[in-house]
Amino acid sequence: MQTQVAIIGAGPAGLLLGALLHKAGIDNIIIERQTPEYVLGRIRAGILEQVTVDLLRDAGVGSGVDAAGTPHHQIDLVFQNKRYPIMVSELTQGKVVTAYGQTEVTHDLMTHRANLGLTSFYSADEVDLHDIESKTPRVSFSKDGRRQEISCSLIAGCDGFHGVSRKHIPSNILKEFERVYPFGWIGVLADVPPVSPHAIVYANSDRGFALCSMRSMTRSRYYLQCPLSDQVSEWSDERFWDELQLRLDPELSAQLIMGPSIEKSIAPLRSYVAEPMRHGQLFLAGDAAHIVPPTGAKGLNLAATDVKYLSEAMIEFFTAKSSRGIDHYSDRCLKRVWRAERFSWWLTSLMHRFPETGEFGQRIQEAELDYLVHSRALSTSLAENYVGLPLDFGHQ
Ligand code: FAS
Ligand code: PHB
Repeated sequence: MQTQVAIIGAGPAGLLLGALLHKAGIDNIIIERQTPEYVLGRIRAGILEQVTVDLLRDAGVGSGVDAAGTPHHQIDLVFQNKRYPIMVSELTQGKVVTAYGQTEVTHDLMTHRANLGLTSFYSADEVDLHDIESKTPRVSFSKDGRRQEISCSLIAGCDGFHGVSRKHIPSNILKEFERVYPFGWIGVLADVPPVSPHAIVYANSDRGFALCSMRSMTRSRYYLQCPLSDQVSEWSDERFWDELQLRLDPELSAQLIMGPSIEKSIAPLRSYVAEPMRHGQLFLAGDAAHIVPPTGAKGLNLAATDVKYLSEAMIEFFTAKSSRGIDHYSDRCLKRVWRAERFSWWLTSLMHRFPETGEFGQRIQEAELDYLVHSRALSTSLAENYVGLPLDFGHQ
């Protein structure tokens, strides 16, 4: 088989890249390890920056988010049992974030690709990359017990943190930066009305962090900080709802509508960056290159901006016969990646209980939150990072 771009991974990064390349007339094949059902079964992100919504529209996949996405103009911060609004859109000259689940984004992209009849191999085993430093790299994989091979010009490694692509960057070239946090998040999805339909709520309590989000006006998404050693089986629905109420302010706690969980999972939190994001004809995008703690709602959005830069660079490579874009891809992405890493680390450090810093650490967090909610300058800093810094930030 022959194609222009082989894309490893059919998560949001791989599917969005495939859609943008196809729109520009660039042939691409996606190779995915799991089944479509498995990919759709992973409940993850829920907040889209405007640049991500615009990219979905640009790729011809905007109708879902336009019809069912919920714009958010505000986030609320809870600490010392009180809730404070951060008027995000006022502080950023009208910018908003949109609540629309990654599951729905992935489903929209999958449906779009299938309707176009583009080639995707799901349930692909033993995926491997070859000759990535040559002008004719290849991807091999097994499908239904038969070994197959794709010759291409460029390879996009969109295969997430545990994928195969990053491992093909030589260890003497790859630099990795990592911080693993001493706790995880237990997340619950439930078909109940969101407790706060007009604001995402972030709570710092001495019992730990809590987050109130949504997928629609009838489906809610909640998270609690929990010990890394916890198992989902230790968290009954009743225990989860009781603990969430203890971490919110009294008014919101009283408003909480509870119900049976339809999904419940625990995720570890880490900050991670791999540099460079390109080696030879291999280009990493999304979680294959970087991970952020979900506190800042940046993971999916960073993947989207990587794909924006990568699709532009690949289109320039094939249509203008210029390698300028692909040569600058890694540096261009990493500047934005590190800004999002910093913000996600900062908000995680501010909102979570760190046992090792004790009561003093809790008081310092509360003092910083007290300063933040009364300082237009620091509230604006939070708001402009939360909606996503402008793509040309720092070049003005
Ligand atoms: P993905 O991991 O989504 O997709 C990679 C794809 O590659 C997968 O389908 C995988 O099966 C496939 N793959 C892996 N190895 C392969 C191989 N060898 N061959 C072929 N295919 C292979 N972000 C937020 O903004 N908010 C959140 O609340 C949030 N929660 C998260 C919870 C969890 C448990 C995780 C893991 C991540 C969470 N994220 C969150 C981040 C998440 O949304 C990612 O940023 C997003 O999935 C990135 O998309 P991709 O880069 O496409 O990677
Ligand atoms: C979500 O809705 O899943 C979500 C919202 C905000 C975050 C993280 C996750 O910071």
